[in-house]
Amino acid sequence: NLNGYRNVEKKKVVMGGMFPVHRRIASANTSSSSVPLSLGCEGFNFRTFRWTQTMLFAIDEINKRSDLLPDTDLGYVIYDSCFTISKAVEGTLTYLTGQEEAVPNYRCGTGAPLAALVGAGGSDLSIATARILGLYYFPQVSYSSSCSVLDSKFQFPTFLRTIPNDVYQSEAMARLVLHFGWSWVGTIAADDDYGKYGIKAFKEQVEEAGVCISFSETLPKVRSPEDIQRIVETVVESTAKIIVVFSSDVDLSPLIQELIQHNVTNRTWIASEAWVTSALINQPGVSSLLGGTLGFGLKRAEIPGLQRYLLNIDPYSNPLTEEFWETAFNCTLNYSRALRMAKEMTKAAVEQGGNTSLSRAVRGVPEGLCSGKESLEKLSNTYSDVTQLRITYSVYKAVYTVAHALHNMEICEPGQGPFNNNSCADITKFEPWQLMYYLKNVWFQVPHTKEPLFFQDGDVDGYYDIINWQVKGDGEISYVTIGQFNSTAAPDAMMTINNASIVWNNDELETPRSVCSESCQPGTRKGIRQGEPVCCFDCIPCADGEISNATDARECIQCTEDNWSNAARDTCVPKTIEFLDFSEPLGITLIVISAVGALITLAVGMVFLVNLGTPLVKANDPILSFSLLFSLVVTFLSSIVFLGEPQPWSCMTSQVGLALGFSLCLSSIMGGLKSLRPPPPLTPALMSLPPMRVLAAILTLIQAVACTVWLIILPPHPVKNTAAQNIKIILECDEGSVIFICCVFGYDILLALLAFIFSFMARKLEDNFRYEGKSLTFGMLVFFIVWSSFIPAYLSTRGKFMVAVQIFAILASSFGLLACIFLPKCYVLLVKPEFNTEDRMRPRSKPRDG
Ligand code: TCR
Repeated sequence: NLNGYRNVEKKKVVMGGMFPVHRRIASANTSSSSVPLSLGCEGFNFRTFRWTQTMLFAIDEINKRSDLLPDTDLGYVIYDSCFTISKAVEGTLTYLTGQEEAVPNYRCGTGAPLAALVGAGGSDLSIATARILGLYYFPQVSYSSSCSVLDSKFQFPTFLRTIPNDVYQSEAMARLVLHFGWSWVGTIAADDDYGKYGIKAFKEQVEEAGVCISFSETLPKVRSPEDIQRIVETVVESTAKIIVVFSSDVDLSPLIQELIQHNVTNRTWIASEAWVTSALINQPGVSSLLGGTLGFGLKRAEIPGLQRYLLNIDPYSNPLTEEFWETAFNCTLNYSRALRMAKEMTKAAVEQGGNTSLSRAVRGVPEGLCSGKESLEKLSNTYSDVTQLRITYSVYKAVYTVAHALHNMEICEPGQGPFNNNSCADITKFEPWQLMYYLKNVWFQVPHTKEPLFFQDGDVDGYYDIINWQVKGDGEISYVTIGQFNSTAAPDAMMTINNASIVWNNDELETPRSVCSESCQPGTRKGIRQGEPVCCFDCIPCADGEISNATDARECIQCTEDNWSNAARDTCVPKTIEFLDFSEPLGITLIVISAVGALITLAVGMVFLVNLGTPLVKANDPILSFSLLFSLVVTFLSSIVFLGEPQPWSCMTSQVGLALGFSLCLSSIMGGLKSLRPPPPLTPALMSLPPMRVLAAILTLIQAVACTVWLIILPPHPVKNTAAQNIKIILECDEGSVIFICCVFGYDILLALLAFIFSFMARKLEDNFRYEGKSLTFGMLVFFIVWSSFIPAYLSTRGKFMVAVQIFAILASSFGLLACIFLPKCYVLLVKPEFNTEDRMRPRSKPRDG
């Protein structure tokens, strides 16, 4: 009944439009005993109604223009898809068959050919409608169906859109997450194609770059408080501070309401295009939850005249405008309906026993009746808010696209057309595929913005504004564009972000961090946690001798043999080289002691030399005494060779010198024992040995031969010992052959044992000088005590102190022998020379009687 044409003589074409003006269909009547009716819709959406009106505005603009479609008038037919697939399918079928439309769909201009269908809203709806329209090759131009599956020309041959494909948005989101170095994000997706495919592409891209997904939740399509509750719990419990939401505002808003109830803060939300500027989400009180949100918005435009058109809406023009008016002003336009409502209210009031003040309303103008003259301007409503014309602009472009395609068809010169035999299509009765041809090849500049529009495989270029939700002083949120994403730019120039102008959640200026585990510093390595994503790990310190010098190292590196890890475990440092040096205090002390020992021995030798003719010296074989003294000098001096950095010669001389010194020393003692007078009666074995000098010489010679063989075959040599202590390299002498050293020193021990046994047996004997036997026994005892205590001490020390212990043992045993054997003699020689007479020397048969 509404005339959409200005000039009746003009040709007519009808354009279809489908918008999700309502949010859902009314709950179904489950009884199957009556004829099922097409369900009504509920939840009027002002935003999508603005889109609807924009289509009408654009058609109006085109019809007024003389340069575009000059001879044709556009009519329209609008369907409400109610955000529901079944409604969208119903609308499409009605549109194609031209059957009587169900309220509230309305049509303008019957009988004219149908041009393209603009819309269907969400991707899931468009997928459904595009399948049906595709069957008839009927073109569809969508303004908000961005899902990537719709780019398949095989499945959807006649689908075109003025909104960028979501692959760009997913890529932009992934780049955004990587740009800020977030490696631990949660995702929430709507339970439709838009959410599922969008978040899938996002996840694939970020996971490839090493980002981990903390949680992935799906928003329910139909109201489900339990599901919402579960998602809230996940969000609250997760340590991810970044939450990416791919959903339309309608599906997201219940979750946002619930999160506000739970006082969730300190999260940064990444918004997909469908809710980034939605007034349904951006409601009072969301600032603590959603302040700092980053999101992607379509290209924004100013459309002059649109706001006036929107405000000038005639409430009575069709069922949708009526409902809009009634919802916006919360009143009714219908007199009888208002009357009925007022009556009911009065009745209720009377029943409750109240007074009848309401009954007045029944008599006059019923309360709740709108005049139709209410002021839309005063009502600040999303419907008339033209500050964020993004999808609206997309609708505008879609309408113009169809108009330009029709225009190109209209101006086709007969004989130069694109079809068979260069024919043209007749705009009064064309086939859908003919319009499809013109749509595919359309190229025009969008009015007011001058943006060029053309399709590449039915898609347009990916361009998004990056929008930041900044909380103003009064708690209101403003959308600030802080960057752009442009899919046509070079890969590294696609995204431009002005980091400095971002205000994060809680008015922070610092970029939030979102990692599951902080990265591992040098000196530690990543230790995986069983069953958790790779971004969650423990940092395990490297073991001794191992290092890691990079952050987030997977393995520690073993240092080479000569190196060791430092305390921080981040570099290998050379091991400290250790040996007992001459110059250090301990070394100096040892040198002094052994030098003193050698000097004393020499002094004793001098005393003996001076008193060579005296009975005391003569009592023993003086040669043996001197060889004993010489052997002691040798042992004292060989101890010095143990000091300093081991050299091949020092290793050889120290060991061999010691072994030879001892064997000479012990052989001399053995020889000396033989001179005891009277000879020990119980030792015929001893007496049967060769003369004492010869004996001593033979015993020493055996050792000398053994040592020579040792030196020739497997000589002791210096080695670096890296195994004994981790942080040090110990320079020491290796014996060369264990067997040899055992033999050589075993021989010394054997000599020592024999010397001890014989001296022990002789200790009670009268001798030339009374104490000879006792002092020898005592000297040997000292020798044994020193060397047997040496073994545990030697085994329990490490490094250079082993050498010190060794030297101490040598010095102590030498000093012991020196003191026990020569001190009493020297005492007599120096202090009591009067005792040094032949008389005194004579053995006394019964000492105790004397
Ligand atoms: N594409 C979505 C639906 C959608 C939408 C919106 C819905 C987009 N933008 C804004 C409401 C408001 C983008 C889809 O399903 O493809």
